[in-house]
Amino acid sequence: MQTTFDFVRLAATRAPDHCAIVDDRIERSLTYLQLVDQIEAVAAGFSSLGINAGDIVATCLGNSYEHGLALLALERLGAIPALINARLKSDDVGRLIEQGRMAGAIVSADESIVAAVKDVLPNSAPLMTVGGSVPGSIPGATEFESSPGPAENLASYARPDAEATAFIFYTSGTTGLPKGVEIPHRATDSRMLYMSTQCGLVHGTHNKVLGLMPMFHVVGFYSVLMAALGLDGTYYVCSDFSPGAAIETIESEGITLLYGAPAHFHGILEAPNFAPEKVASVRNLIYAGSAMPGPLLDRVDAAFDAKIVNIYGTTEIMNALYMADPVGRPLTYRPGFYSSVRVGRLGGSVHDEVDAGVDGELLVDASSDANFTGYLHRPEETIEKVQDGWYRTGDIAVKRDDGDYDLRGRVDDMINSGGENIYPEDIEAVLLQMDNVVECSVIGEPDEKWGEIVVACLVVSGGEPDQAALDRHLRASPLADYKRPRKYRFLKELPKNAANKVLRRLLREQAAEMREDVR
Ligand code: 01A
Ligand code: MG
Repeated sequence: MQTTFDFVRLAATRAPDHCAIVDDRIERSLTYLQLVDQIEAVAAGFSSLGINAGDIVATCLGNSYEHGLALLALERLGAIPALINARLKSDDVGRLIEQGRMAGAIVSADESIVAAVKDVLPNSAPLMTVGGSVPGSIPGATEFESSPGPAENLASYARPDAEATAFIFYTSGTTGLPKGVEIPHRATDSRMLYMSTQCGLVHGTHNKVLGLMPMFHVVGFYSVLMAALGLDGTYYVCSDFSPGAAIETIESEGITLLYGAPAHFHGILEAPNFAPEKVASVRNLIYAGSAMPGPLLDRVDAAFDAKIVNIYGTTEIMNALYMADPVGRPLTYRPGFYSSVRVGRLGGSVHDEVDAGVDGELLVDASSDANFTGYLHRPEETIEKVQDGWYRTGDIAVKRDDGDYDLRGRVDDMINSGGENIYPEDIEAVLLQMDNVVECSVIGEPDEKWGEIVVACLVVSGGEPDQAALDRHLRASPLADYKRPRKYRFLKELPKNAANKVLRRLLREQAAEMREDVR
């Protein structure tokens, strides 16, 4: 077993003077030796602020040089980073920190976030900001920039217990707050390994990786940041994804590996400055978070001269299936290097396997090293998702005669927009707060850029409301902006079953028919 700190420490023995990380906000970079020193200095500073081994410390940050350093320094110290999605609003961030009983936080210098976090942290718990101090300065918050301390004071590195929680990542649940996914130290190697076994990443200083994926999700952390640093490569921070700027970096730095969600590649291809010559250095192109719509994949294939791989996985189990050379193929996947999967009868037990050719739920053997250990303080939900050693993905799969698997959609009504999972219930609750919304149901509809977009189907009183007013209501609500409906449909009634439950499946079918009519 190697920890994330081990990976960096060992890379520093092989490639001490090679560039490990390059910032994109200000001109600075660190060699591997400098990175190890910096991690130790920041860890020493954290320690003097009172952060101890075993403490859960929240980060709520977009991609940044500081975010990478903070995560590695926390791990060096034996503390447990809990990486909160930086797109969440302050209410949710505060509640996650409170429910996770966290001992400190490192957040962006945003007044409402800092205030919400201050409110729930224990008195005198360290609270640090990245990107400046907070306007109106909240007492007790310090700037992350000032955290490095004398590394001599740092206790020597103690290798953690393999089963102890190393990181907490979040995944949305059907309703309410996202669930904290506890990932142990023993999972780190496996979570990076598929980058070599399935995605073609080979060890060496030639690797130049652009950090498109957010570090607060497992792909951006393990498969992009850590795979770059563990294999002696260079990680280029991408702090605010702008397709035009990404293209310039790819060209000027000679980026060799791009790992993104389909929406990243859509953005890059649509950018006015895009030209295939500018991205000719890219050898490995990987996408995950969702499948890529066929027309977009064809455009990516035509524009890039790279090996293309699609990775299917979840926060809990990491990579389960993959598809090499996805171009022109149906959604046909093969189990990954360390994955064992089966298809279980829908609604049945995990041991009730269905025959090849029959739709069922994709189940993944939860005994792989890559797997999570449970949801933070939510044991009932762990029991619901992991039964007799099998993890229920909630995705519908069919085993083919050749042993591969086709993916066919979801067991539930989850929407996947731009690689983020969104459940309808939370959005419906916010829409129902509006006086003139009588009934509503939220569904996903296919979209060229996002994979799916959120669509609200509403029954309203007193004439069709102004859509801008609906959008303002949602923006002002605690719901994260990316979950807002991108389209509204106004209906006379919603389709329901005998028990008066809205049938989202019928709404999706109606919406599909309406799109056909328009064509
Ligand atoms: O109207 P406005 O101003 O609010 O619109 C804003 C944002 O709200 C909106 N936006 C979105 C999304 C989204 N996902 N869906 C719908 N709307 N993201 C942002 O776009 C407007 C511009 O805002 P921005 O902050 O400038 O947006 P971008 O930076 O361009 O963000 C788009 C991205 C595609 C970059 C972003 O959504 C992203 O980073 N997506 C990737 C998420 C990801 O990492 N997914 C993987 C999760 S781990 C689970 C998993 O799938 C997996 C897979 C394999 C696990 C393990 C394995 Cl092995
Ligand atoms: Mg942006």
